[in-house]
Amino acid sequence: MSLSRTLALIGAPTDIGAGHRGAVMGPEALRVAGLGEALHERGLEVIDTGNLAGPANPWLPPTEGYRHLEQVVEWNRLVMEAVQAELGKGRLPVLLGGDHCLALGSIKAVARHCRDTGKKLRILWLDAHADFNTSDVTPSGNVHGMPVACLCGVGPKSLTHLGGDSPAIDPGVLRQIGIRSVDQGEKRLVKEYGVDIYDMRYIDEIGMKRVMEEALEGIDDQTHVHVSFDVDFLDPSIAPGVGTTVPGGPNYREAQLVMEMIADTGRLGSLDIMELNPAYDDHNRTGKLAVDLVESLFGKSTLMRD
Ligand code: 6HN
Ligand code: MN
Ligand code: MN
Ligand code: MN
Repeated sequence: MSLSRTLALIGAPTDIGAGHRGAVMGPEALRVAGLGEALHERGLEVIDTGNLAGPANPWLPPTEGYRHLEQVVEWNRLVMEAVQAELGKGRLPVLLGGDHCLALGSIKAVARHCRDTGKKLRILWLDAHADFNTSDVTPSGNVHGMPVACLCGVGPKSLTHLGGDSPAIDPGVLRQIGIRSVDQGEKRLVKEYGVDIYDMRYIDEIGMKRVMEEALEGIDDQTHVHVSFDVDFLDPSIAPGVGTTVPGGPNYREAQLVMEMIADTGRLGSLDIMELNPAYDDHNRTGKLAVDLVESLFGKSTLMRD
């Protein structure tokens, strides 16, 4: 990545798609942990565009398999427009979540940018969860468990056709890493759609280095890499500040290697940092860890390597 890239931080303070309150505080916790300053120190220009202002969380039970669908759509529209605007200015958008339902709006904008500029899209989805539920199979009705399905065209029209595209992405551009919690009906769906999932068992068996080599295979100078980083990707022993912890995730060194190997491609074009929930954190420890990892994603390494 050329160091002249300008990054645009976009705050999306909401937990509209989540089952626990608190991700609404995520963007501020990332700022307090020094995200902007750390990236600036990497030689990047960083513009903090502030926070998007979407609807409040009414905290209602699900109706017809979705919780807060109307507000989820509105938040995603705001995110999509903001990401689109920053890509149009040649900036690298960094979405500060907020819960993971917002990756839909972010990736809708990125997919359109790739179509318009003739780039190949590769999405690296770092998460404990596959986020491929539908209203029929969801155990919770929480839309943060559904964005990948919606991106692949499975979901309510208000989300699958957000921005007028249907579907936004071919499942073949996805690589999911760190997965260790997939619901019963969701398992069938990810299989049916052929999602490339590097689950924890596979990571245990072949090691993170080889997993990342496989996940990054085929990336060339015409590829736009989008990273959707759900902080619950990380093992809860190092990252307690999320609503939906799942034991048995990548440790600190494995997570660093993931970020470093993505940085080495030089093709990072957009980023979501999602699901940080300060209400569950310990003195912003998870926020600080997220910043540390994102620094590696933007090329920080112990030694000079070229
Ligand atoms: N996330 N699979 C569960 C559900 O309710 O659908 C959990 C989803 C968590 C989503 O962490 O982004
Ligand atoms: Mn997620
Ligand atoms: Mn997750
Ligand atoms: Mn691009």
